[in-house]
Amino acid sequence: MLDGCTPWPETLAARYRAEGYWTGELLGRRSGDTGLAARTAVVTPDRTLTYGRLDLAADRLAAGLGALGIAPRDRIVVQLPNGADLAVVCLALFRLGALPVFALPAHRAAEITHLVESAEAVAYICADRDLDCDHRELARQVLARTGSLKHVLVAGDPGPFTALADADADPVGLPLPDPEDVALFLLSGGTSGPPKLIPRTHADYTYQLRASAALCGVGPHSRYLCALPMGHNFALACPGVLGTLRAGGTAVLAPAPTPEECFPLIERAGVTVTSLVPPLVPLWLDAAEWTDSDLSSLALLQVGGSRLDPATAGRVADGLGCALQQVYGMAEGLLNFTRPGDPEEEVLHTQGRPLSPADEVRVVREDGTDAAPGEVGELYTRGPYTLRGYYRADALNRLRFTEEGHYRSGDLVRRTAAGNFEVVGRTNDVVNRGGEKVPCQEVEEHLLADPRIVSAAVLALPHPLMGEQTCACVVFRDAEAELTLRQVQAVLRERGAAAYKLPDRLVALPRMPLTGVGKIDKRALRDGLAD
Ligand code: OOB
Repeated sequence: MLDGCTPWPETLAARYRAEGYWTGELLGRRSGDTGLAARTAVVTPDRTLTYGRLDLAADRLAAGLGALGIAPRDRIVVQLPNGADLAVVCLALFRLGALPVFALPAHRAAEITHLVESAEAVAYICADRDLDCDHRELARQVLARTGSLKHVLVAGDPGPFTALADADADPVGLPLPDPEDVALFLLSGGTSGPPKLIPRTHADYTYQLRASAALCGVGPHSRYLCALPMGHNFALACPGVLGTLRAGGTAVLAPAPTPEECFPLIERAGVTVTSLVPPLVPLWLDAAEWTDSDLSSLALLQVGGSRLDPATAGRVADGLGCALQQVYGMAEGLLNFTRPGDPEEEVLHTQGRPLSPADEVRVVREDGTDAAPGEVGELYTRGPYTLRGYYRADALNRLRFTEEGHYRSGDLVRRTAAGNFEVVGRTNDVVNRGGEKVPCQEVEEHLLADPRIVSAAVLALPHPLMGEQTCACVVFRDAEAELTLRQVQAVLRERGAAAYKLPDRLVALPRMPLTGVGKIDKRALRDGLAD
């Protein structure tokens, strides 16, 4: 395995091979199905690519990048908006054996510098401009601060750099990567601290694709809408774009997750399945009441990334005319899904159960012993697609992994009688109010139960006497719905919350700051409040 990565112990690796979890399959390979070439692989608002065209474009780019000197195992930071270029780059890097590090479109110079440094990346592949950002200017700043970059490849107008379109050469035979070696790097999703690099191998990731496509019924006739950033594990591989392409289906790539962009694409491409983070679901539900677009092809909506409130979950079936699936996953590996056919109660209230029979999940008390059924504890996990260590992070790895190789997720969960997990919070997402622990998520759930509140985030503010105070940041439905701190406290009191859980401070916001993938960004909120 690539230096700086932690391999699975041979006994487990042998078991994963013997039991068929790990095969020799490589990411980004052609299926060998000759009928596939004429079928539609990728749809974007302005382009359609058949499998034949996608394949050829990926082979030509792989050869072009190789001719530039990019070699197997080189790390390449990739930051492109959802679109055909990103799909082609992804397959080309897999075929070349170069290792994409998937940045999010929202990342800026600080994050890209951090990624280039921690990966010692030799190339940065970006758009000319995207959202409010000129990436050529961003690349200039990153080049000035880092030492490893040899190439900046720009989709569109390259400015002083190389055009991605010029990395083009006649396809050449390329050596095959080792299936048990790293194929790509994902970023850890925690909203505190800079992201860590997560190595994922061909064997572990192809297993994840196969198993999640099977669980979700994704096959040749599926059309998956990628609304979230494609470089995020959820949209990439649960089963996402890669799982859909592997199954011979069509990946429909939306430039933004808004109903305005996505609804017309759903109608035009006959989208059958998509995935969203919870803050987008009410937006989609409201827009669906008025839309002219025909959404009737949509059969499954996956929701994950943060906690979905049960009231919103309950609106999905009627509001969008499709089934809901909750997905509780992590870039580090473990995926949990509610299953088609699960009782409604479990689908609305739980975040599902592990994808694989080989996932070894423990729910652990603070003293390290196993929690009883129904008791809250921290989720630990190991298995055939869960990392054994972050890239080049020995000190952190000693904290985040047990001696037996379980990843300590930091998530507080409870297992229901049916075997599904409910995510109830984070081990560190607690306000310590003079010794009284206020679980942020619990207070958020109380707030969200009030129809006047559309979004809520609870966090700790420093306080001279108490150590910490509870601050509720709230987006009200409209000006008429605005409440005072006293009224908000009354809402919690009426719901039977303990007095110490009532917020001490209230901040009304026009909208929530969101992370690159659309989760509430508590760090940005905290920084904003500190100012
Ligand atoms: C997904 O991955 P990441 O790596 O961005 O974030 C992982 C963390 C989890 O440890 C958990 O704290 C939280 O996000 N999370 C959820 C959740 N899904 C993820 N918390 C509550 N309910 C859920 N359904 O976010 C991710 C990766 C693959 C599929 C889906 C989500």
